[in-house]
Amino acid sequence: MTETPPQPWWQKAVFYQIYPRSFKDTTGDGIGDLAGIIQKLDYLKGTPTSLGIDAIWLSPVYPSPQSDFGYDVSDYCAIDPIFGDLSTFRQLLREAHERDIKVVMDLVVNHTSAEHDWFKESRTSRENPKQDWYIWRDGSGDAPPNNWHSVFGGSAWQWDDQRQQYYLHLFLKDQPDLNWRNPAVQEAVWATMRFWLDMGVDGFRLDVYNFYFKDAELRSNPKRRSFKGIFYKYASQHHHYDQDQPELYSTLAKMRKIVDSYPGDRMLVGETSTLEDFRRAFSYYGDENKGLNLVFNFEILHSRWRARDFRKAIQHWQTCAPEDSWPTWVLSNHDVKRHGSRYSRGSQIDLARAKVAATLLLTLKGAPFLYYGEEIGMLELALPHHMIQDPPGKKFWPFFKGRDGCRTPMQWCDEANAGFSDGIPWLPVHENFKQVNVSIAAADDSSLLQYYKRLIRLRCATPTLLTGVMHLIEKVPRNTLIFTRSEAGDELWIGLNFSHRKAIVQLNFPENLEIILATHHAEGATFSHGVMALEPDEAVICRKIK
Ligand code: TEU
Repeated sequence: MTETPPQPWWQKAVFYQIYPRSFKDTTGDGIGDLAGIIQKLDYLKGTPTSLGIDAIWLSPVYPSPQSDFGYDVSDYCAIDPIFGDLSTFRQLLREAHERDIKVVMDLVVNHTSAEHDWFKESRTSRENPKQDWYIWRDGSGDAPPNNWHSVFGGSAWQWDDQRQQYYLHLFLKDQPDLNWRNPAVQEAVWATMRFWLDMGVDGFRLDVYNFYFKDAELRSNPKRRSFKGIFYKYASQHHHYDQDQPELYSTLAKMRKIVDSYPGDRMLVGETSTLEDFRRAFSYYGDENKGLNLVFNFEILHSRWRARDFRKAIQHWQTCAPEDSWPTWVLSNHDVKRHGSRYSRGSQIDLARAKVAATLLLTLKGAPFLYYGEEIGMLELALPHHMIQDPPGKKFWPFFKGRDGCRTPMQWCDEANAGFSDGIPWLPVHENFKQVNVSIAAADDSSLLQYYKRLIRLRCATPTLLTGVMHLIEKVPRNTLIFTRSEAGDELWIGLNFSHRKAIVQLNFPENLEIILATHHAEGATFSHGVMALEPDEAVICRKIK
């Protein structure tokens, strides 16, 4: 009988996104740094009271003018001094690996910073060796080459006086798009990947990978008939020609080949940015799953707090993603309002809902991605206009108030600046930090943090939750999500009540269900007589007793 290959680490791992700028500052400049992450590794894994995650994804720490807070890279093979240096990064890698924590870097190669030497050379003339590393075009008369918009507003084309041409930027004008149709650009990206893989990095999160290739003729996008928004012109088009081009598939396969050539199951997780059908992302697993190892599909992240929306998103994965592809599940990141705030009313977190959300993330089949602070119930900070630093927030205020609110400093304790920094934090700490912080949560057995820890330990110790087949149960009360995970005769039932009312789930079997973890019922209690009775906003994980 052929041995089934061991599960690669990224299929078992709980991922944890760190926004380095906001995690822990050790220099007193008010900006988080690599030494701060090292200081907090034990919080993440390595002690009996650690959170217990398995991998960290670092938002960019490369040299950058910080126009888009690091997503505008000016040197791919170094560390920005505000975060530290390569020697500190190597120490972080070493200490993370000593704790069996994998390290995933953010690879931002759809565009560079306009301060990158590549762009500085490219703009000098139409003949220099890098003249074709970016997307330069003459306009048509005074008009730009086509009708494309930037994600961050305005035209996607910037006139450059030095070169007397337009260049393309699908984000800020300080973020010129690389020309992925140029083999030299691809080779430069491969060299960047190898630089970090040689150092021991365990994988990459590919920033807006589905933007790499644009239509070869740069055709204008068709208008979106149903467009209603007034301020956000980017949404007024179908993005047929500025993303998701066919050449991407073979290129992702090349990137996969590079990571696969290293030992230790190095991996690629792709961030799919799209206003089109979320399901487009699934195709990037590639033929025989030899494209990306994981893709972010943000459908649940954009779902309202309704069981049927989450069910639909899960069904999309089950029906549309390639056979044996591995899903990802994420509810928060550095680009969207924190889900603790999205799913709560008023200024307090709805703790019960937060625990239901955590149970969902950590029991669905696939790779869960946690965002720093969600485990203690950090909320979105509403900042006044004059404190907004995020460029799209400044541009679209008050329609879109920016992403600063989900990027506030980690709340470690109730001391000054929540223990994040001895200096003035680059963004204000949320005003609730005296009540919402790691220290308080760690001392309270009913806290969200302690619940995340129990969930993560249960998941790690339960093969059925790591690899078991998932099956959605159909005929269930309106605002509940019920699914099973089964493996080698072990059958777990997960019951999530999205409503503030009790829910009675009729089971179609006589066996009892023993509760192994629940937010309301006692562990060890049983559901019997074919009924799972969920309390309002309750999450339960049960085992069917044979
Ligand atoms: O985000 C891509 C993207 O589409 C998001 O910018 C999203 O549309 C936007 O944040 C509005 O919510 C990636 C990074 O995650 C983001 O931080 C960068 O700003 C962007 O790419 C450019 O690199």
